[in-house]
Order: sequence, then C-alpha cells, then structure tokens
Amino acid sequence: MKNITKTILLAVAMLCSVSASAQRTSGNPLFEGDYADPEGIVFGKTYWIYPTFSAAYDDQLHFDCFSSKDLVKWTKHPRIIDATEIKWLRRALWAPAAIEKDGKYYLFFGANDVHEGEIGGIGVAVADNPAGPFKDLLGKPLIGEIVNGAQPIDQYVFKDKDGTHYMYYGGWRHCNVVKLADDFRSIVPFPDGEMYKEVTPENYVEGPFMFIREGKYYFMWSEGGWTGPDYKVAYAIADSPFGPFVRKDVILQQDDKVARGAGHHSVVHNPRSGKYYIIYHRRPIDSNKRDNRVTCIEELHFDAEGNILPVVMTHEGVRKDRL
Ligand code: FUB
Repeated sequence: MKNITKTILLAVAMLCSVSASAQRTSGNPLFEGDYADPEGIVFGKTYWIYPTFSAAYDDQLHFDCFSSKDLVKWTKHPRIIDATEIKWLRRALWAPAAIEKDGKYYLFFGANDVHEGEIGGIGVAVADNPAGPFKDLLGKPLIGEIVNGAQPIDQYVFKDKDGTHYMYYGGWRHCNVVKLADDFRSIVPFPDGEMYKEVTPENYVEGPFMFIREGKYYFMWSEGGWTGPDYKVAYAIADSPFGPFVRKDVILQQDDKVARGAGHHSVVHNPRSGKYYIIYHRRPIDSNKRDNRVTCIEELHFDAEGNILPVVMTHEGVRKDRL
C-alpha cells in the first residue's frame, strides 16, 4: 500500500513539474486557430499580435487580435473589426498593421484581393483601444490603385527616427513606399514630388517589414508562394528608409522536421531585456491545407556585425519576457 501511495505521489509530482515547465515557454503555435501574417507590436507594457484570419477568401470578413504581458499567456480579443464596419469589404481581409499615434490606435489592412478596375486595396481604421472596436477612417480605400505593378496589400507602417510615417506595401513581387499624411487620411508627396517609390529588393514577393537596430534599417520581406512549402523570409540592411535594399540572406524557411510554408512575419523588441523576437506563420508538417497557417514565435539573434542569424523553428517557442 505504502509503495502504491509513493508511486501515485511521484506521478503527481512529475505531472506538476511537466505542466510548470510547459508554462515557462510560449509553445508554438502561440494560440489556437488558423491565423496568418501576424503583426506583432508593443503598446506600453503589452505585446499585441494582429493576424489575418486564415480561411477561404469569402470567409475572411473580420479580424481578431491577441495580447500578452509575457509572450507566454495570450488573450484573444474577438472581432475587433468586421464587414459591418468596413462597408466596401467583400472578401479577403488581410494582413493588418497596427500603430499608435497621439493616443489613438490605427489599423491598416488589405481588402478584396483587388485587381485592376476593382474596388479594394489598403484601408485604415481607428480606435481608442488596441483591442478596438475599430472604425473605418475613410469609408473607402486609402490606396486602391495598382502602381508599379504592386498589388495594394501587405502594408507595414513604419515610424522613422524623425517621426515621419512611411508605409511599405505590395504583393505581386513589387514593393512601394509612400509617405503618410499626419492624420493618416491620405498619402503625401516626397520632397521630389513623387507619390510612390518602388523599393523592390531581389526575390521580393510580399509581406514587407522594417525595424531600426543600432541606427541601421533592417528591411525584411517574404519570398516564394504562400500556398506552398517554399515560402520564406529574407532581409537587407540599409542606411536609409529608401534603401537600396540589397538582399543579404534568407533567415526563415521550411524545416522538414518542424513545419512548412514559414513566412509573412514581423519583429518585436523588448527594450528591457534587449531581446528581439520574430513572429511568423507556418503550416504544420502534417498538413497540406492552404489555410492551415498558425502563428508562431522564436527569438531572433544577431552576430557581432549585426547580421541576422538563421531562425530555428521550434515547438517550444520562447520563454517569458515581460516588458
Ligand atoms: O493571408 C493572405 C495573404 O497571404 C497575405 O496578404 C500574403 O502576404 C500571404 O501571407
């Protein structure tokens, strides 16, 4: 009897320690459900992730978002905006990009998988809270035309060192940068009068992202096809937000032991711990379903010269890291 009790106690202790250690890392995926194109951002002491709801185009009519204090425990905020608010949305609500300005939260998004002559493109919504509810700011696209061959999707809004807001965007293998007006209601000309500058790097397909580290501009993007296994993330380092963006290397790609179709990412930085994280989507190794894309996280490492080291995809994710 004594031995049985001892065995039971040992088993309980082992279970407790497994669950305690499981809580020490985020695990991958970070949360349940098919979510792609995750845009991570820090607002105050909270991490936020704004992803695409990954489903058939006709069913992509809303966004959910997620928040966390420590990267491990995530809270879902359902339906932060949907088709009842964006009157011109028909389908394919894609790749949100959030930014805070003057106490308001702005959510840029792509809608309708727009082609020449159709209504759709990049829109913008605003809220008093990062979890919404977001209101369509314009009631129409901010950019609805196809310029330099770039489909108006996959925008990333970047605040430069001098406070200027630029928006990088583009699908179909072309990337443009535009300058946003102070109220985010329009785009304004660059000093040379141009409205759109093409900054497409070699092999670029979609999903641009930018961050500054130690004074350098890290420009990143996705290559390959998002529906297949060969999706990947590459990057360049530049001295200016306009490039030139000379492709350095691929840093994230499929791993036959872990997952395929890894790409469309973002990067968050914790200024307190100094750590950088890449948040990206991938398709589980045992899945061939196009929309079975899940949101994952890994720590991003740099070498002494500032180059980004290849990302190792894991099932464990990252450890707790409070802001
Ligand atoms: O999720 C919809 C589309 O898939 C995105 O806009 C692309 O970047 C690709 O990830």
